[in-house]
Amino acid sequence: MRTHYTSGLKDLEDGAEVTICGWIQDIRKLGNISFLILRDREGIAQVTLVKKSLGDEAYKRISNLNRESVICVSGILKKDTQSKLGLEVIPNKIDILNEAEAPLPMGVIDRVSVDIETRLNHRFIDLRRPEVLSLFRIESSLSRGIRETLEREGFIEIHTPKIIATATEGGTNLFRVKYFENDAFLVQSPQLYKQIMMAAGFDRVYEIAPAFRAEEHNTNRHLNEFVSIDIEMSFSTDEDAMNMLENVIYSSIDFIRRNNLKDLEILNLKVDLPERPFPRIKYDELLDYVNSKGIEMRFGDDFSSEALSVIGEKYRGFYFITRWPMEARAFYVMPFEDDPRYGRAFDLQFGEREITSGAQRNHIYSSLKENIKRKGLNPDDFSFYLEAFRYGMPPHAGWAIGLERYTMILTNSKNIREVTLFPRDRRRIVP
Ligand code: AMO
Repeated sequence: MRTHYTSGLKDLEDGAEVTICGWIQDIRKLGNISFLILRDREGIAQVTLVKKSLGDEAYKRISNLNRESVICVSGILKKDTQSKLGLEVIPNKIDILNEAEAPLPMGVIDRVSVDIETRLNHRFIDLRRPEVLSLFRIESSLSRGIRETLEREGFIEIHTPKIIATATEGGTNLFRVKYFENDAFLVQSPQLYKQIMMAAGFDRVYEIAPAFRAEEHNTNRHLNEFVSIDIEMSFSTDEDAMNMLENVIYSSIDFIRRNNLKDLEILNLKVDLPERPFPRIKYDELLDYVNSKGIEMRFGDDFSSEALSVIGEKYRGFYFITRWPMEARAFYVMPFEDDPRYGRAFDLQFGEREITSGAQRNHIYSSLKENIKRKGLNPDDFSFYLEAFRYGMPPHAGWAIGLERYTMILTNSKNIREVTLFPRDRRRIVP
């Protein structure tokens, strides 16, 4: 239907014939002439309606259309104009494709601030706002940058089941679903399956897919459905996995710096390339630091949000927390040989925020099984997983990035819902 996006008009010659399509953002009527602002995904353009040339009937009909109605405008581009935008389209034909009702549930460009609940209730309108679209363009580029890096590094994309019979990371936070006569669960992570793929000899795999967690509390950084970017790599240690993560983070930031200039400008963001290697800080060191700041925390505890905010004041950029106590991590973590109280697990942080967890995995059947028991779980429930460790399992490591968390930190968003199209939280499953 269209010949150009509005953003493409500036590259054309004066007098070019064009057809642009989009939403009526605004109409300013001045008697026999009206200025219509048409918005499409790429920007806005002025369409100048002249009563004399359109005819009374058409002029009246078009200049009285409700805001956000959808039209296509065919006409002549004029570049030498007094229009603020530096160009205008003089129409000779306007197709009204869809009339919007009035009043709108919320405004698109109005300066009045709308609360997040209203925005999410009418998300499709909220998403028409350029600065909201820019967040999702950045999110799209981040996953593309990550995907391209992983492809370059020889990873094979896989798709593992999202309906499962056993809990992945222990019993909590599970969504139960009816599966014919039986109960099943939604996956919290592709963890067990991506590890099985190492026994399958795929060597390096990745998956970008939803993960489901029944988080009890509504917070600014938890969703009940999020996009998990998972990798698993064979013949690799925790150190190899951290290096790969650094590489992926660096190149995905480089990717948005090259491909999202306009979005960064719309959002008024400056995103710097991080320095590599990222600092690696041991759990014990941070435990001491947190205690020295008067926050009570014992060996084996996870860092509370209070503890992380104190740590985040000291370490503002990317850094790893390494050498975790085994009791703080899942059963599949490989313990250190020199001191098995600690495991080869890591988190990648950005200031106070966690964006990735990972580890070298325990690939030794007997000790893995012991660890499952030590966590109070029943190895029989994991027999499909454990079997993969009995007939030739290479050492392996991997991690998972939360896509929304990652987008959130790079775009400086205060609420994870900002970077989630249709968030699922404790209170919301619609729209
Ligand atoms: P973890 O449970 O830390 O690790 O999850 C990995 C990353 O996923 C993101 N994330 C979330 N994002 C939004 N809402 C949530 N409720 C939520 N929960 C987690 C975070 C987190 O860092 N199997 C391991 C990964 C591995 O070892 O490979 C795992 O799932 O960014």
